[in-house]
Amino acid sequence: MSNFKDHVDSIARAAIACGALQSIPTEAQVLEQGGLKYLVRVLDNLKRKDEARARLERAGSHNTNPFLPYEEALYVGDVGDYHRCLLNKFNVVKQHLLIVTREFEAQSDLINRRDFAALAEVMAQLPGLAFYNGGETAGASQPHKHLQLVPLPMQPFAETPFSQQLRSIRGDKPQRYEGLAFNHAVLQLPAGLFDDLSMAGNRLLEYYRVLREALALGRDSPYNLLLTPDWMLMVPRTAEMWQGISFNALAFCGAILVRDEEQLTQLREGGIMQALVSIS
Ligand code: B4P
Repeated sequence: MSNFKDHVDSIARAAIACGALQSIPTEAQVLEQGGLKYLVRVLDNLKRKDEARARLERAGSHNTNPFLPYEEALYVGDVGDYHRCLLNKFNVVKQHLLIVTREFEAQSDLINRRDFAALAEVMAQLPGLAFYNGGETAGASQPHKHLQLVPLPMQPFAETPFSQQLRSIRGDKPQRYEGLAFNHAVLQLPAGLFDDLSMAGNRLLEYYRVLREALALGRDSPYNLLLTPDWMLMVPRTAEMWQGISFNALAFCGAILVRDEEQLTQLREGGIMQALVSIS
């Protein structure tokens, strides 16, 4: 793949044309609360996704794992010997990629060196924000292991809504950024980590373990992981929802997705940070 981004775009165009890629339209707005800015997207049409899912299930197979078998039209390419890169079928942002294991592995399993090596390979070609919903309580809806990657920047932000805070972290020891009140540990990734792909998987795994230790996460504790080429952030989860609103990993970089105006009002009134504190 000489130009990975062009390759992804051309697969996406073909997948839209044949109806395999079903983007979900949203209205995005910046909400400022307590000195922090959030990117809040309100879904226009989640019903369409629910209907598409129901159709797939009705179509008969008892197999409801969307990644095995995967939809041919969403296939971007193999990554190393153990993973595939797929387009996210129900994407909110363009070029939302999934890195899934070729054989079934559980989303509740720990992320391993092979997973991180595959992620590094894709991130080296399409730098962005990678995330992992570790368990149902952390927002995962699919039990087959999948890392996700969305491109940056999340406009109108220069990177992500909280990147100004997260990028100010110095050093590769787990820290807490005081301005972000939810439970977390974050560290700075060393420059050039993605330049040496033979080592990147090992090094990312080390940092992942260090963060897990810092938060004293048990083997089955739910958590969210987020990383860019500059930082890695981990958030333990105590609940999937706050007042009926689900949050996945992206919420912890300030990118919030709600289903309707009513949920938006709930967040305006209750406070987004209060919600994030209560689920972490
Ligand atoms: P999960 O880890 O299981 O869960 P998720 O990202 O929270 O997505 P979920 O499915 O719960 O979607 P939600 O309504 O919250 O990821 C599974 C992934 O597989 C999803 O990305 C899903 O779309 C994808 N998928 C399902 N069937 C597929 C198939 N046949 N082939 C390929 N991929 C398939 O949110 C709706 C969408 O918005 C999701 O794509 C989600 O990732 C995205 N999203 C959530 N918060 C966002 C935010 N703040 N900004 C932008 N996008 C956001």
